[in-house]
Amino acid sequence: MSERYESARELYAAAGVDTEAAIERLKKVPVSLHCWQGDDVKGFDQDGPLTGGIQTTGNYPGRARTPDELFADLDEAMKLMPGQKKINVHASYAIFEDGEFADRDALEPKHFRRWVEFAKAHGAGLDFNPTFFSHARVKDGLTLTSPDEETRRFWINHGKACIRIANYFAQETGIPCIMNIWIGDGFKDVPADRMGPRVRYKEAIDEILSEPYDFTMVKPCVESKVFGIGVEAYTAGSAEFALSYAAMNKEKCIPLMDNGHYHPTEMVSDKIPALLAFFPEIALHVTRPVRWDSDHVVLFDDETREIAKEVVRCGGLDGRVKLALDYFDAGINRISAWTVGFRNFQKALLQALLAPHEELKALQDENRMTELMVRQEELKTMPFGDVWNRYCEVCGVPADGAWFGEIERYEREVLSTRC
Ligand code: RNT
Ligand code: ZN
Repeated sequence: MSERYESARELYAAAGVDTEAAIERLKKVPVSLHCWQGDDVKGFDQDGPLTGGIQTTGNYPGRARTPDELFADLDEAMKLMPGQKKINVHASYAIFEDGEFADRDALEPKHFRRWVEFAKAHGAGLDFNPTFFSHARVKDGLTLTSPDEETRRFWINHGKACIRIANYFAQETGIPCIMNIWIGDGFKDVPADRMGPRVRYKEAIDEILSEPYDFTMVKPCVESKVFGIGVEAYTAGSAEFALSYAAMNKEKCIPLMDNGHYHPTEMVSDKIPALLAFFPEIALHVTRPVRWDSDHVVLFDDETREIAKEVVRCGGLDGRVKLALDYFDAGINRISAWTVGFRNFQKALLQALLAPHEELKALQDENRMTELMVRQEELKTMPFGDVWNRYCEVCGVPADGAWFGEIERYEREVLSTRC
């Protein structure tokens, strides 16, 4: 234990905060690491462009091109991240062996066997996502909302196949699997029918969720969105749609908020307690929108910290809030992107745990708002970095300032050979 940590611990104790308890608490909180930062959301089951209104920008060398490369890169990044992980897998990351292939509507658990092995080797749970984009069967930009019965049927069958795979993940790992439904369906320009696609979407989710699963182990979510690239005028799965669906189907699914999916002055941090007043469980995609849903690497910035604070003080760490990251930057070293974003969210959670929340709430309830402002502001300059470095030490990962050399070595020895 360093002298600096000893001193920080005393200072926090004087402010009513137990740093040891915070460290022990955070170690056990699972955060889901998205596999798709490693290869620019390409996946292994198709070779076309990224569609669905999302975009990766940049062409930094070294993208993972095969399952082996992606697993090696994930391994490398995970060595540098403190805390409990889950691995978040998209259906497009199915791994076909011995020349076999299955289309999205026919995916089976066996196509994800290696993901289960990887997760088990890391003592991690698995989350899952049907992939309703980057595929020839997306018709006119539509999947579950398509007016074409056959197209809709294909994607409903994909969703059902994904429930079976989520079941398999939960059974194999013994850890609940979050299965997130997100579609990019929408229109570039003013539609004539805004309700038809939404009714079809609703009925399609109903059908997908008619596939049997144990809701304590498989947690389907519906993720909303405000707009996508090329789909600026109308998105079927809007905020009101997704929230209403989840509210009306509480016994079988939960809402998911991605903080890139709202108007720029709307804050997901403020929405967390609003939803938790009604939903036993909610899910988050933590990202960084820069002027649009750009999915930049998560920073240790104000809104990330505010999100973490709400999760902590609303009791979200006890399983009520399912935490996942969702960003993809192709313009910088991807292993570093994974690592920085994951570490930053861990930092935000740790800092949120290092506050005397009960005392601060009491100040609010007693209307001592002047004092509350002073206390909250002074917390910001507490010696947080020393507690963070201690947390890294306890988790057996490098402290700040001690891991970038490893990224450079891996880039030199591994990534640079991929051209
Ligand atoms: C898209 C959604 C969605 C995707 C991933 C790849 O805007 O945020 O969650 O980013 O499924
Ligand atoms: Zn998302």
